[in-house]
This record gives sequence, C-alpha cells and structure tokens, in this order.
Amino acid sequence: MFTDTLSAASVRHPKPPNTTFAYGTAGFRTIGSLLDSTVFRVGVLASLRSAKVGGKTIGVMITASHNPPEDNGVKVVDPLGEMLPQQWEPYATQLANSDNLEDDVRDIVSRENIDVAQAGLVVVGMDTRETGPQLLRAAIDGIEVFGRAKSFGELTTPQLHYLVRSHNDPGFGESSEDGYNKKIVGAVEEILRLWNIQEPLEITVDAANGVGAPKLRNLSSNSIIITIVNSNTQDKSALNVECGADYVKTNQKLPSNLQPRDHQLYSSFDGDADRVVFYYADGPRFQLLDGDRIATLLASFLNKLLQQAKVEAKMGIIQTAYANGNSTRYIQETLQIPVDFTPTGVKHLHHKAQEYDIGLYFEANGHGTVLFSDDFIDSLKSAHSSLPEGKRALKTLILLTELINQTVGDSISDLFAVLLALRIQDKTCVEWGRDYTELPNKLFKVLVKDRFAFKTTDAERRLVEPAGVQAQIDALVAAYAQGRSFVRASGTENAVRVYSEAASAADCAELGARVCQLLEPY
Ligand code: G16
Repeated sequence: MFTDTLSAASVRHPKPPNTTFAYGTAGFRTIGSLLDSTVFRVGVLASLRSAKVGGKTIGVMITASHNPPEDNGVKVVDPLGEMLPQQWEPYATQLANSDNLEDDVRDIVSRENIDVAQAGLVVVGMDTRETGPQLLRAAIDGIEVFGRAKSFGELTTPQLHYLVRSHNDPGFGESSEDGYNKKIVGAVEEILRLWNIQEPLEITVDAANGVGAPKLRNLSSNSIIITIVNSNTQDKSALNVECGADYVKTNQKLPSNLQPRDHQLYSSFDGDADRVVFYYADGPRFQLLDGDRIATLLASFLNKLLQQAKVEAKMGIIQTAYANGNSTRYIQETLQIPVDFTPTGVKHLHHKAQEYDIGLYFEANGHGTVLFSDDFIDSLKSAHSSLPEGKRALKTLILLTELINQTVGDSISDLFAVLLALRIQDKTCVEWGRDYTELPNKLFKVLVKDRFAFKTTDAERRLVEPAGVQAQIDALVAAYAQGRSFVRASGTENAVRVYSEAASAADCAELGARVCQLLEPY
C-alpha cells in the first residue's frame, strides 16, 4: 500500500506550525520559505489527479507571478493546459492543511474513486525565485509517491501550460520548450510573409527581472528584434520591484531603467510572463495600454479579418470588475461585441470564453488570451475564398490560432499578436491610445485583520459581507459623476483590494480614499 512511501516522504516535508493555507485565485501563494510541505502535498495531489484522468499528463508550476521576491506559490494544471477544476481546489486545501496526510489522501482516493496505479506523468516548472529549486524538489518528492515527474526547470507559466497540453495532445505542438518557440516564431514569420512585411517586429520589453527575459531572448530571429530591460534574474531581490506589468499598471507609470522615446510603444511582462501591458510616452504624459486595450485591439483586428475572409463567428469579450467603464462602453457601442463579466481569476474568464467561437478574455492587469473553438478552427480550415484578400485573411486567422496560446494568458504570444495587429493595420500606438479615453481609475491595497471576512457577489462588484459596508460604498459612489468603486479580497496576497473610477482624476482619488477609510474598522 502507498502509506509507507507517503509517510516516509512526508517526514522530509514537515508542515510549519500555526499556518493555514488556502488555494486562491491562482493556487497557493505565501512566503516561499513556508511552502515546502504545501508544494510536496500539491505534488501528491497532482499525481492523484493524473490517476483520476486515466494517466494523462498533469502540470505543477512553482511561481508567485507578480508577487514580491520573497513569496512563492504553486498551482496545478489540467491535461488540456487548463487550471485545476474548481471541484478539486478543496482537496488541495485539505491536503495542504492536513495533520494526518495518509487519512486525507485515502479520503480523496475513495471519494473520487481513484485507482492510484493509473498515476502517470507530472511535468514541473518554476520561475526564477530563490526558493524555486528547493520547492521543485519538494514537488518531485510528492509526485513520485504515486506517479512520475519530469522537471523542465525554469519556464514561464504559459510555457508549462503549453507543455502539459502538448504531452497529451501531440497535434498541439512538440512537447518541448523548443517546440513552443518553433510554434510561435513559425506563426509570426509566416504572417509577416503573407502580408509581405519586410521590416522586423521590434520592441523594448521590461521583463520584471523575471523568467520572461531569458525566454524572450530565445525567440530572437531576423524578423523579431527585442530589446530587454530589467532582465536581471541573478539578483533574486529584484523580481517585480519597481518594474513589471503589475507595477506599471497599478502605479500607472514607467518601470525603472526605461527611458522612453515619445510615441514609441513599450511593454512590460510580469514575473512569470503570463501578463503583459503596453504603454507609450507623450511628453510628460504616460499612456497605459492595458488588458482592456489589448482586447479591443485584437477584437477589431479579428473582425476585419473575418470580414475579409467572409467567415461568420460568434465573438464575445470577457471582462472583470476591474475593466474600465469606458472600455466596456466602447466594446458594446462601437465594436458592437457582447461583454460578459466574471470574478477575477483566469480560471473564471477562460471557461466563459469557451462559450464563443472566438472568446477574448483579458483582465485589465494584462492577463488574457483569445480562445478559438475547435469547431471554428475546423470551419476556417475548410473555408475557401476566391479573392487573394480573402485567402490571406483566412490563412492569417488560422495562423493566429497557432500563435495565440490556447491554454492561458501568455505575455510572449500576446506581445506578438499585438505587434502584428498594429503592423498589419498600419496603426500607431498613439492611434491605438485614441480608440477611447479611459475614465480615471485607481487601485488600492488595504491591509485588514481578516481578508476572508470580505465576501462578494455579482462578479465581485458588490460586497455581501461585512454587512452594511456595501450600502456605505453605494452612498459614497452616488456623490461622484460616473463614480464606481468595489472592494474584494485578493486571492494572491494578504490584502483587500479597492478599485475606484470617476469622471475626474481628483474625484477618482477622493472616492477611492474614502472607500479605503470605510475599511479601517476591519
Ligand atoms: C493571478 C491570477 C489573475 C488575477 C491576479 C490577481 O495573476 O492569475 O487572474 O488577476 O492573480 O488576483 P487577486 O486580485 O485575487 O490577487 P498572477 O499574474 O499573479 O498569476
């Protein structure tokens, strides 16, 4: 029976006293030095998940993404590169907090009717954090209780998702990092050839001193010229500090070490390269082009291609409460595309996007992708056009389904999709910035005694608990033209987030500050 192996291995990974772990927005996240036992137990769970799905390959990614350098985290990736199903999240929490691991594993095995002998391969990757290598070993120890582990070392989170999918679905691509690179570079170069574009794609990227830096370097070719700033993965204390997508989006300002030329496009990744934002400088003015903008740019580009190819598609855009009110209006009124709202977290947006032929989901923070349904891809492949313009549009659409990561938001493939959309439409970043004007908006982080006391409804736009707080927010919001504000507990940091939006920057700042004040008693 497995109990001997499990108990021998679990002794090497003792659970820290007086600590409770919760599987949040993107898995477990906390101080990296506290996570050894949790990552070990997630390894065990991942191999059980593999057994449950008949021995298919599962993934474990060790990352705390946008969080500070001392944090780390871990999440499980399902066979098609999707997040662990939500019904399994309580098992992850159960194991992470268990004081009797054998009993709890037996409980899950029996509740899910798992034949542990079926456990197959679990692929593992990590970002560049100091605690990564030790946690990677803990994950492997856990996986090997039931299954087999294969470590890919340092990877971006989307690369790990790609590898899981390609292990289970060879048609998706070669199951190696090289296969990922070939798929992306191949699609970019083919699209450039189709549109007879001789000039290479060129941009400067702030890589947040994270794993995106070395991975982007691997993609350089004659048609892709990337300059990277904030690429120091050796200095472990530099990750996401005054740089990266989260810093740029939250502070609405340039990262360190970037001296912009006016009206030139720049971009920032986060620490594990699953988020990307763009921006340019216009004299002293900083214009952010965030996830909302990426969604609108790609949606209108895809719409044009569909028209040229004379192909019908049901297209939808998925946003969260953080989407700027004017982006939603622009999508609904100008682009005439339906918008759905879900709670924060790619796992929620991804599933909603699957309801469309083309489902674009982007969180304002730059996390997102475009999903093309299998039926729609088949219909593209069997469609014909007699006109050269239609043929080119059809081929471009098919290549975009290859370029854009179908498993999760991916800074690298989103970066190229945006650069191609701009280049092909001959659109400058300044024109992109003029598509609509954002309402002034601000994000706050408030430390409270117990963030789990904050419960929301209506795609996190309204608080249900603590009782009475939502009525106070409503009263404040009513006093500001185009005012909007909401409060929700972060699922990745020990804090509550406050968002405010209003017709003027001063009103937006005042509204946000007043909502933060409401939280002082908590
Ligand atoms: C993760 C999730 C995102 C989410 C972000 C912040 O991003 O994947 O969907 O928007 O956390 O979540 P919260 O507000 O709950 O802390 P990342 O880039 O950190 O993996």
